Amino acid sequence: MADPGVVRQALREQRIETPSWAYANSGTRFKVFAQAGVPRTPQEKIADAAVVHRLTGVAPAVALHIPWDRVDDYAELAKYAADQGVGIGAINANVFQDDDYKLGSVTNPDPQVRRKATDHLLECVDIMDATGSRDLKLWFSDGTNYPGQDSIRARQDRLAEALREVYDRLGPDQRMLLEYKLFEPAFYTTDVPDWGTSYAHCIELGDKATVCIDTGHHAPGTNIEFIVAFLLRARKLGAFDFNSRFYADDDLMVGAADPFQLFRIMHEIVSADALSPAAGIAFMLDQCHNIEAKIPAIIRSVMNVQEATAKALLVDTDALAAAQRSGDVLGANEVLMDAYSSDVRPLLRELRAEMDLDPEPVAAYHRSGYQQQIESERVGGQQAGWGA
Ligand code: PSV
Ligand code: MN
Repeated sequence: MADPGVVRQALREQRIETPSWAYANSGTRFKVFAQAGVPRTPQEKIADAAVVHRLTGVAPAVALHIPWDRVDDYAELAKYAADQGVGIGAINANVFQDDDYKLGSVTNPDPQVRRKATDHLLECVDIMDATGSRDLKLWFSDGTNYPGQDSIRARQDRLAEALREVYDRLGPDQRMLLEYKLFEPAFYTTDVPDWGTSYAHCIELGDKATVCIDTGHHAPGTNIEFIVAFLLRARKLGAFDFNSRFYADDDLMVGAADPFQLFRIMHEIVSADALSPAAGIAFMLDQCHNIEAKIPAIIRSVMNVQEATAKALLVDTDALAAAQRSGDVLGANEVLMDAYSSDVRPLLRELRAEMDLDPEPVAAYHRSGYQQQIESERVGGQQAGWGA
């Protein structure tokens, strides 16, 4: 049996980072539905993230996206966050929304565009210096739509060159997280389409470069926990962008589409002893709440990760190892399914009470009056949105 004290301690120490853009308006290419009370500034996004942390106790960092969260004084922004009780998480670069990037950013055939994109990545490292952020998260929309459009190989060379320049600029405690995505917006080739490509570039770069797994960025049916296990073994897993999907990059709440997959992922994390912050893996959300209320959805997402983690921590590792050693296929599977089938909600309620939190964070949010407050206060100005 898993030691209950160890399980509680691990859950208490768990850290989940929330993304500034999930608090803003978002939508599909068909429609963005605005919601009342949505933040208009990076500060208001941070204030919302701080509420999520106050109610869950495990979400003490908020990731920024530049230029969506551009401010004049980043040190001031970090101080504002600290005053609210949260820190600045990953700095996400954005080299996918300028007209110049139609044919790519760091892999663009035009050296001037490549320079502009690389300069933006370097600017993000400056922002890390100013905010105390540890992680630079890179996702490139770069790719091609038609066979023959550009040289696949040359684009890899250009990518490697830009990554090298940015990697060499990182401070001793800073890291680069290289995210991959199968397709979209490019539909024929994508320059970092899969974990293998990201892994190969990270190996070439060095210890400070690791892979970021966005759970929505795979072909249907991909065994994500295998990728997790492989990268953990290779010490090249740096972060997750958690979300869930039914079809492609749906960016729905993590654990909503496939809670069993999330459990299997967390089982690999727990069995590699990679859950605690000391292991250096950033557990981030990367979601868009297009039709549901945003702050409760983010709280719900944090709770979904906690529930999957608690189940993974309940796996009877001795019984599992014994069953695996003796070739007891059904027995081993049963040990895992026993843990998955446990109702961990009472345990998490108790844990929250021990942490002086309300056992039911979503209900506590609804009772808090915060939603009414932001809806009445945040009038006028321009609501923040995915892409603004
Ligand atoms: C791309 O689809 C992505 O997953 C990257 O992490 C971006 O930075 C993020 O979404 C923007 O929403
Ligand atoms: Mn992502």
